[in-house]
Amino acid sequence: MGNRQKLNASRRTFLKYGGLTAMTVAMDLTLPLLHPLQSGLITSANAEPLDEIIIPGKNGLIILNNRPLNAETPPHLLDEAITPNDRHFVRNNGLIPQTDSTEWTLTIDGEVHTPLVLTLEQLKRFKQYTYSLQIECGGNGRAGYHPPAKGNQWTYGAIGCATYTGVRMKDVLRSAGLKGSAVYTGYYGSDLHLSGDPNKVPISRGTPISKAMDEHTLIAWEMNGRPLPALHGYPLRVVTPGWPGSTSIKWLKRITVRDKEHDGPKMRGYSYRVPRNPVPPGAHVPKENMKIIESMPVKSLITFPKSRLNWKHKKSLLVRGHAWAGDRSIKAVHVSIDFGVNWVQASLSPPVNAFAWQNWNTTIDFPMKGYYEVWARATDSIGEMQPMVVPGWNPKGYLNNAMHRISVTVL
Ligand SMILES: Nc1nc2c(c(=O)[nH]1)N[C@H]1C(S)=C(S)[C@@H](COP(=O)(O)O)O[C@H]1N2
Ligand SMILES: [Mo]
Repeated sequence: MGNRQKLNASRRTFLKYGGLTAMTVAMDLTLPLLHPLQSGLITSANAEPLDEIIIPGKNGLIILNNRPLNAETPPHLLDEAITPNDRHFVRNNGLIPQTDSTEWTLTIDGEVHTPLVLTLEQLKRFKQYTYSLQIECGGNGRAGYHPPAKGNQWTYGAIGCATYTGVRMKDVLRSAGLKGSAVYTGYYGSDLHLSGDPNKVPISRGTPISKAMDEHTLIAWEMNGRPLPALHGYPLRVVTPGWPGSTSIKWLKRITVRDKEHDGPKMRGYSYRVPRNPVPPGAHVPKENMKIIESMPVKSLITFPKSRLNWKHKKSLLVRGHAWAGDRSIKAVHVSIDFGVNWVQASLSPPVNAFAWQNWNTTIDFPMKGYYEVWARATDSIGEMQPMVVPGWNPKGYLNNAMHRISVTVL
């Protein structure tokens, strides 16, 4: 190791997957990992500040937690129309597993006439589809709530829209033959519980059958034309676009069709649930008053320019970003540079397919020198808009779709 590398190594901590060094993994994140019990992302020094940790295969993400690994993308790094693999946020509830695609099977059981155990090769014989699909963590924006909610303090970047290739969940469920009693799915991945106990499941969520049967709900093995990266579920994941990211189970091993609402870990209590009726900030909400989050609400980001821009007076500024609305589409995006007094309508592209985010842009001419905030506000297909302030407080801090804003100083 040269002197320079030594210096870098002492300043930065490379995350290790199992026993592999980060350098090896960085070359190909789809490499099979080592023993599952070691497969947490182990840093050589756990006390290392999170901002000095490097995630192999990621570029510029902000680490919120290292065990389990959770990292979000700063808005300006989400500028591309389709989110590249190295910019997609990462959300884990447990430890990233060792996965071996050659031995991989997917089991479909429960309320089906013919339970199936499919190899990857058999799965790939179903008709294949490629869609660009947005996945947003239900807790994106949690950092905005007061009193604060426990959990990863996501700000804006627990959202991505990548292109996935896979088969339709509905085709696979149909081939197993859904019984009349089928009402909900339960998805199981192969990640390990944080405790290391192999009998514990970190997360197992699902959706009503109707969402599973949507044409855009996929069982995917490719992300942006590459095998799914290890961090994103290699070799197989569910993509349930528009719903909380937690319903897009990674490292998918088993689909259990249920005759009632699924009751796997993180389905009950306060997980991915919000109060049925609005509550004041900080309220205690009895569990029975909580309901499962389904479609995510309308939201947008300003991805260019980066906030805190210094700009020259009399020069037009192009501003752009994305907007999305769970199961719905976006009807309009408006921009204000005077704290919401006046709004101009941005130009907006249609989605490349349903459940893809939509790109918008507009040109701003600042009337005079000074400090500005650029606010963006999306309106969805039924007319619902993003709120300016943080919306309804809830115990776990989900569904904050307040407008994004950036600052520009015109000199
Ligand atoms: N097996 C498994 N699947 C999982 C999770 C997990 O911890 N384990 N986290 C979920 C959550 S909460 C989110 S928001 C998405 C994030 O997907 P990403 O890491 O590919 O961005 O994965 C979901 N799928
Ligand atoms: Mo999530």
